[in-house]
Amino acid sequence: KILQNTTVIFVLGGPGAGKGTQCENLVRDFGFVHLSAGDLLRAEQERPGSQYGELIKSYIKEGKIVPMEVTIALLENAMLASGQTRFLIDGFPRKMDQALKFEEAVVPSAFTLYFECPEEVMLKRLMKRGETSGRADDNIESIKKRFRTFTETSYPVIEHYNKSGKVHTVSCVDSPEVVYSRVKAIFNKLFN
Ligand code: UP5
Ligand code: MG
Repeated sequence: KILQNTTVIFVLGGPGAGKGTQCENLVRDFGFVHLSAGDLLRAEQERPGSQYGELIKSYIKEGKIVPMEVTIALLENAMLASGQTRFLIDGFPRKMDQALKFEEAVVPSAFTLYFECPEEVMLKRLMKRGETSGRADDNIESIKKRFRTFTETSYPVIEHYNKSGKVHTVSCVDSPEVVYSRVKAIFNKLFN
């Protein structure tokens, strides 16, 4: 059940790099649908009657990657339900087998937008956000685990696409506005 005439851009980067923040800008200016895999998992965790609630909760707290069957089903359902054709898939795929499975079963990605950010910058952002976010993984223990999972398991996905020249890398150290000016330059070229 491959989706026809669909553009998918993977938006990847470490925890707290600014994926969600920049996706909102792209939705406003380029009319993409933004699907954060993490947001979809958190919503599923809260959904009464979900058989995955406890599993998702424990995986997120431990910074581990939820089995891809769950995440791909949530993404696919959200894509279909939107009735739209242009998607920013934020925070997915986080593991090589997820990338291959999604591209085979749903739709191949057009390219990957990679937000590059040093850990100390991401740490500062996440600790700050943790003061108010209520996210179960915005604490130092979980953040360290998330960093480790990103480096060991998720970064190889970016390297994989980089080998075939399918990655646009954007540095994320500056203000959200400056980062977005870089992102916008890329999208202006590709989407008029
Ligand atoms: N901020 C943003 N940009 C800034 C800037 N340029 N300057 C200063 N501050 C900036 O930003 C993070 C914070 O920094 C915010 O307070 C923001 O205002 C500020 P945000 O845009 O939220 O960054 P983002 O990269 O989206 O960070 P997020 O925490 O969402 O990234 P994660 O990848 O860690 O979280 P996600 O929700 O994607 O996943 C959470 C967990 O879900 C995973 O650890 C995993 O357990 C599970 N998961 C899966 O198992 N499978 C999946 O496919 C996806 C998730
Ligand atoms: Mg996010």
